[in-house]
Amino acid sequence: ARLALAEGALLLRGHAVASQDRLLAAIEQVALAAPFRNMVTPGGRAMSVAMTNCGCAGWVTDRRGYRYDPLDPETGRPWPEMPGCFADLATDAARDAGYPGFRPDACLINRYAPGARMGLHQDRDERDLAQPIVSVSLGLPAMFQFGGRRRNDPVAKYPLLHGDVLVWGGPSRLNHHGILTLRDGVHPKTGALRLNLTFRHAL
Ligand code: MD3
Ligand code: FE
Repeated sequence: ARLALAEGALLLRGHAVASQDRLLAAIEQVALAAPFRNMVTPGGRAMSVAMTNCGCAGWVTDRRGYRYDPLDPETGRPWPEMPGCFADLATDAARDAGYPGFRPDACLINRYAPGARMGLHQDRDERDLAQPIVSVSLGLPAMFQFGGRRRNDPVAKYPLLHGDVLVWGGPSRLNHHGILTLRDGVHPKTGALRLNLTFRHAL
């Protein structure tokens, strides 16, 4: 099933279920080389969401700010290569949503334990904002907040479920969004976790 959340924003319910086992195994492999960590915001607070990356560049934050870095600051090594099943899924979903030829060079992996949240924000650290973003939800359900271009625009809420894929482009690319505090629960594939893959063309 597909649902248009806004102009340019498409929710593909369950689109990643078919590749769940490959995706979860690939996340484990990435995390062996680049462990999940709670990064610090420029304001000095540790994020409740644990993160790692794969691909040519990774999204990082520290006291100096937000940026894309070709090296993992924790290990000094390049981020792990983007697994083939990641790139295929992102390219596929983007094509379905009307963005043919999307080739992500960065994948941020967000790991939520119960109690973790991501406040309302915009994604604007990428060089070319005409490129869409593809996001994949796995594991525990989360409540997604989706606002407008301005911080004070009204916010809608949608549950994001295991296997859901979202594609954001065009007019919705700069919309505010966030994830409400994850509730307790257990998922057969991930245990007490939600995992989110966010694919971007960053460089
Ligand atoms: C709407 N992650 O990593 S994915 C992020 O589920 C992020 O972990 C959330 O926001 C998560 O930056 C939400 C959904 C999402 C991703 C990118 C967007 C929604 C978006 C970009 C523009 C508008
Ligand atoms: Fe975001």
